[in-house]
Amino acid sequence: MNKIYNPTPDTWDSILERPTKTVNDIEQTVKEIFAAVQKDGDVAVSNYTKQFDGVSFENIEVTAAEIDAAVATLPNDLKEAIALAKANVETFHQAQKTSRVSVETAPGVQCWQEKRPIQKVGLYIPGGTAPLFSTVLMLAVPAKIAGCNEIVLCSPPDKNGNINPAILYAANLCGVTKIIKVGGIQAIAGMTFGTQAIPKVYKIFGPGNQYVTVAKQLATQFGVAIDMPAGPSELLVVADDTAIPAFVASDLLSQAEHGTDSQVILVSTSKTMMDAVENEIQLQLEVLPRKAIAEKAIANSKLIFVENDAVALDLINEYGPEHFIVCTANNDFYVDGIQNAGSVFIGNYTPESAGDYASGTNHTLPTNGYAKNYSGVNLDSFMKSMTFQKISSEGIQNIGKAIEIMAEAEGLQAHKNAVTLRLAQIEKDNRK
Ligand code: HSO
Ligand code: ZN
Repeated sequence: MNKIYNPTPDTWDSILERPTKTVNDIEQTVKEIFAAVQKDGDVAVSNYTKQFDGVSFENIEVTAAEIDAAVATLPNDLKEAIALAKANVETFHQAQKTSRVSVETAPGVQCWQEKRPIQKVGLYIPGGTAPLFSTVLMLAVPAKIAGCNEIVLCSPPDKNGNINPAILYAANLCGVTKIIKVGGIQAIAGMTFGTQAIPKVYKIFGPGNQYVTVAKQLATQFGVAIDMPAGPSELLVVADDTAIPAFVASDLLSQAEHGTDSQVILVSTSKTMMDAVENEIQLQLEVLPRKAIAEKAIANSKLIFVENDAVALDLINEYGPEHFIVCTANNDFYVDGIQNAGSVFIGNYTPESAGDYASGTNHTLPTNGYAKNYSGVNLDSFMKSMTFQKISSEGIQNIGKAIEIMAEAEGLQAHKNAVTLRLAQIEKDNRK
């Protein structure tokens, strides 16, 4: 762990630097796979599944029988836990519904804004060492509430050609309309172009490794939207003497165990707290099953001592953490002043795990400093706003002159005519 004392603001950038990744070599592979899937559809998808996942099978769509089998293997307490988490995620995202905004901007000129669901969405759920079925809830629940009518989920098959049963269970429970056993670049390409088995979607959501991240970026060049640019998961905790070192350490480690590239930072106005957290981390790390992973992330972690809360807040806003835990005597100061963070966790009894699983907030959040300009996934991520207007003859008389003058000034005669003709008609009707 790197301990840093009172860094001057000119050094913050380098201290808070995220690991940069070179994507050039990946990009070529991604482009090739996209081209092959666009040209050969399912045949190409199957070839890549064989090559990368080491498995081949006829039907890549998960059947009802497979879902039933998965449901049967899950212990009841897990099903109950998922039900509780799902209910809270539903409650929080349901509450994000907004009603239409309607205003008469001038007499006879009615303008309104309404949201409509994105009709076809694709959810990517990675496989790997820790298959995160909780992410299924975070994506499928708001998609369903938004009213998306096609919700496609792609996840890589294991060596036996199966998707993790908890992923299948959650997907089925949340109303995913199609589950496809395809992972990696070929899954993103499949949802971008559509194949016989994989529906084409309008927006792709979900985490993934570097390949998936680059693939999602490439998908945008083919008119598909994505949730946000992805990067390794991050947590920044600000803690003073009112925090409990064991709790802080457990939070830092929960983020560290995600991956060796996870970013974990403690900012503190107390040197005693910093030392106590450091000790606790070592103790707790010893017995973690994912010690090897967490250890690497912790080795790159930073413990930063700063003079006071004001400096701490400036530094945190500069970093823009994905997750931000506040455990200080001045929590309100941080909560009011935080400008850049994906999700904020307040007080000793609010672990990041709560938001990862079950409190109701979404855990798909901006990393890599994107908290400065992106929101985490929320109900609006699955919708778009549309505007409507209805103008009466009175209305066009009220704003017509302004339109004519502006159109004339822009040199757009047809625009002007569209108003002039109508105003003339109204005048004619009035004379009758
Ligand atoms: N902390 C992760 C989400 C997650 N944690 C899923 C456990 N399961 C990224 O926000
Ligand atoms: Zn997590």
